[in-house]
Amino acid sequence: KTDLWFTELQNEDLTIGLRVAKTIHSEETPYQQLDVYETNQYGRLLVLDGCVMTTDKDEFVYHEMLAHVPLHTHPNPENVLVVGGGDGGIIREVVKHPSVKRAVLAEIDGAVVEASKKYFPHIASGLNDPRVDVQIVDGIKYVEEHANTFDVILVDSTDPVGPAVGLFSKTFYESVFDALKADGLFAAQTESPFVNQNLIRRVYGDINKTFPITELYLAHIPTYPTGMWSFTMGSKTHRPEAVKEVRVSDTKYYNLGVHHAALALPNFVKELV
Ligand code: AG3
Repeated sequence: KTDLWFTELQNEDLTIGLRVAKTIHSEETPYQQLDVYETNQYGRLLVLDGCVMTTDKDEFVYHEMLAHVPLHTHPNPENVLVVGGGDGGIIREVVKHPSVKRAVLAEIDGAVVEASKKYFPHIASGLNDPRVDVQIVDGIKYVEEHANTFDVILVDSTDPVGPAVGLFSKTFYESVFDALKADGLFAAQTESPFVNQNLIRRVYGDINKTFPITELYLAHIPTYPTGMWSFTMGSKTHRPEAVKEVRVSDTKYYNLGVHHAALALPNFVKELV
């Protein structure tokens, strides 16, 4: 075993550490530092600016939960947009839905897409689906330029620092609202209720001012700060509580029970919304 450890400084008082078996790749892209490591505990690890993006062994939780809770909430999602998510994990889940006719990935950093294709082929696999359109563009601009276009928008961003700050703003949620059709809905990853209470409160409030229906839901992601992760959905008409059946079969985390359980909030999280 090596004496090499990857450590994410999750905040100034908190870290996660994973022993590194091997450094696979390191580069400075025009937007961020990108590293790929082989770890003993979680398999391959993708890191952007020092933060865990995904690992082989727990990626399914995040990708399935950010994709399937909103996609099942919409009765017939045909046009889907993923903002960020250059590794392709969300797109892989989106194309499992037979109703989907077109899925656009709007990722600002082409280097993330390339690294994922090379080092995480099982995560990037959906990017080759003929319904998928990969655009290396600024997601904020893309959303602003596409009014009334999408049934579902999924925001798979990094933390609200650096390139992703704009994806956590009220102006962005307003343009997401406009980019959605009359019964559209969206969901975004919104960090940990144990360390990001102020962010969750603020984001929930901003989405709630923009959309008639706002819902927070949770999942367990061991390699993200604290392991307890939140997602926030904004919807024009459809409610996630109304979902009665699952339309995809090959999932490792998501099922009908998990869908509804994810919407049940512990009291300390309820206080944030
Ligand atoms: N999106 C990043 C979620 C935030 C993780 N934050 C952290 N480790 N501090 C993940 C991209 C996966 N497709």
